[in-house]
Amino acid sequence: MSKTKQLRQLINSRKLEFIMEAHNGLSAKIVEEEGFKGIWASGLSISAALGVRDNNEASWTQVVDVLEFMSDATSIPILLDGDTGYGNFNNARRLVKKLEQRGIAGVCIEDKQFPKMNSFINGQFQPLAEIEEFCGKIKAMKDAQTDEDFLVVARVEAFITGRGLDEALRRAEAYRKAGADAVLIHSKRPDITEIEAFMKEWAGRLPVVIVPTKYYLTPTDKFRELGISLAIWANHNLRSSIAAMKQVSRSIYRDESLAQIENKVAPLEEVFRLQGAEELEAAERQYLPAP
Ligand code: SPV
Ligand code: MG
Repeated sequence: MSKTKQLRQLINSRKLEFIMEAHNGLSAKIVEEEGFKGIWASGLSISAALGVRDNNEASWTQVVDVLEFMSDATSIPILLDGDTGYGNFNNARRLVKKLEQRGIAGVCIEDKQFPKMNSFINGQFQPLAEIEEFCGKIKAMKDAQTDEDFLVVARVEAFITGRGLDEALRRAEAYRKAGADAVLIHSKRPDITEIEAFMKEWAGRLPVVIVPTKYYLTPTDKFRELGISLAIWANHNLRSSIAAMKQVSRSIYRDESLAQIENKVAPLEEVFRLQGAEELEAAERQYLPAP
């Protein structure tokens, strides 16, 4: 089944599904091997892994280049965190074309302004996009896709910027009418109250996606109870790698030796396996002249 069809099935399935963050080919492969059915190509994580801020400092073509490695390394669908679409409707529709060419199954765009800023940094001061302008962007993206299953998710930042339920609902409904396939409702509260209020009024008009980074103590069954379609574990491979790399670098620097860490890191054989070294050996036997 095509990756776009897989992602569409995930979002339309009647049960709660999960996708996991990855930020390069290696982490994408690990997400697939551990059992996830889809990948969140996080803007925060990709930019952090590149050593820059989550403020569109990496150009969109640099992001697309990372995505190509992620897509090549995996057979499950990737949903790109496409920020604001990297410009106006025209930039966003060109993005859709390029994503389709690289085998990306869908993109999520948020109703803020370019250059965006991460929602968890002074979210209340971030300017939102005009509703009409954002709807035009959604329409242009839907018109640009050539694969009917390619997914456009509209992310509502009303709660992040301190606006209330009415504004969140007004925006989500406008984005639905503009042709979005799903809405992502974001919240930075440590509890699920905003999401719960939204879900009750929204009443299943379109599938709903959430990012429970800040309300991580909410039991997952609560998401099911509210009828949420897709939960994104948005940055935990990046954060776990930061913790692991700091620990190992610190230890090696301090000890001037590898003796203490050899058993704490992945064996080299595991690196080769993840890279698919065996396949190359078999191909060499097939295609190179016998020694
Ligand atoms: C990301 O992963 O980059 C996201 C989710 O956009 S959040 O960081 O929660 O805004
Ligand atoms: Mg992001």
